[in-house]
Amino acid sequence: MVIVNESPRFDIQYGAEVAAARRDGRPIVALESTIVSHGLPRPDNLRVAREIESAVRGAGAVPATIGMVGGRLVVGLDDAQLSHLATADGVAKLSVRDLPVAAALGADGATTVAATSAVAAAAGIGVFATGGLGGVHREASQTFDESADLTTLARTPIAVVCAGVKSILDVGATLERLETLGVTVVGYRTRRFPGFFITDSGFDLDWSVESPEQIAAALRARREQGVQGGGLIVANPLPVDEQLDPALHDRTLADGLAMLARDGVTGKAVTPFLLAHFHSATEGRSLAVNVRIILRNAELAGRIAVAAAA
Ligand code: PSU
Ligand code: MN
Repeated sequence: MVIVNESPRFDIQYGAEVAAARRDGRPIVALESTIVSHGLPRPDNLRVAREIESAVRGAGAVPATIGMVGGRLVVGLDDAQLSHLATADGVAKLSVRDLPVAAALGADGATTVAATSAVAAAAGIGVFATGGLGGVHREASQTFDESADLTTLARTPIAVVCAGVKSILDVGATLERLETLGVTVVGYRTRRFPGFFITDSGFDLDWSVESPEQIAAALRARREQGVQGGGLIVANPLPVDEQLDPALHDRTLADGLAMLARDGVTGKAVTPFLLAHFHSATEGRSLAVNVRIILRNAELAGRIAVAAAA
């Protein structure tokens, strides 16, 4: 699927497989690297990063994991680059605003949903799989902490498959902001917004789509309608029998939020801090759930990319 996108323009190095797929018009799925470098604990992160790519391949598409190596944006990190970003110390967490400085300084960095979306769209990639989106943090009315994922999706033509946002965020406020920003949100076979570790966040959605083909049709309609910008969020919930035990979830969240306040953690450190807390406090159970979420999203994104390329 070719997306006409005049700006932004990035200086991109393509991995060999992605370069070939672009030439041949084969379906490609973008993948982010922040979940690998900052969202998942070592040493599982590298293994999971490879499994995510395999899940995309299994669906018939080519994975393009995006990150920055030595100041150069790479779309389709090779195995050595992926392993470097998964294991090296000092890998920056890069949102869109960080990209120019990181490029100028020759940094190594992992791209968030925001940065990955922007770079993928510039590369003509129309489908992106991740675990969960960033959003509006609790107490954002005092801290103003709202992820740039939201504002970037407002101006970036890409479909993002995710399991909603984590309950570490203010889910209702996040959905309201997505509405204001004009970001399309559909449930995949559900009218309830998923809560990442848990199947149902408790919030309703206006739209449910039943198949990758329907999502591809919505992407085509969006292009034909010609509305500028326009991210499309595909919210793909875990089946109920695979979710984190809701009682364990609520306890862990309450403790994590208290630790956040106690340790004075703020800004871009908040999301990685809470994720690490979940993974240690649940003795790996949240990690297993997190991995299932990402693999399922990668598979669905692959099927959407295949349908969109047909
Ligand atoms: N949600 C997750 N796991 C993650 C992230 C979000 O379940 O690893 C990452 C994504 O890369 C997302 C970023 O773009 O955190 C949001 O960070 P912030 O809240 O600082 O914008
Ligand atoms: Mn933030």
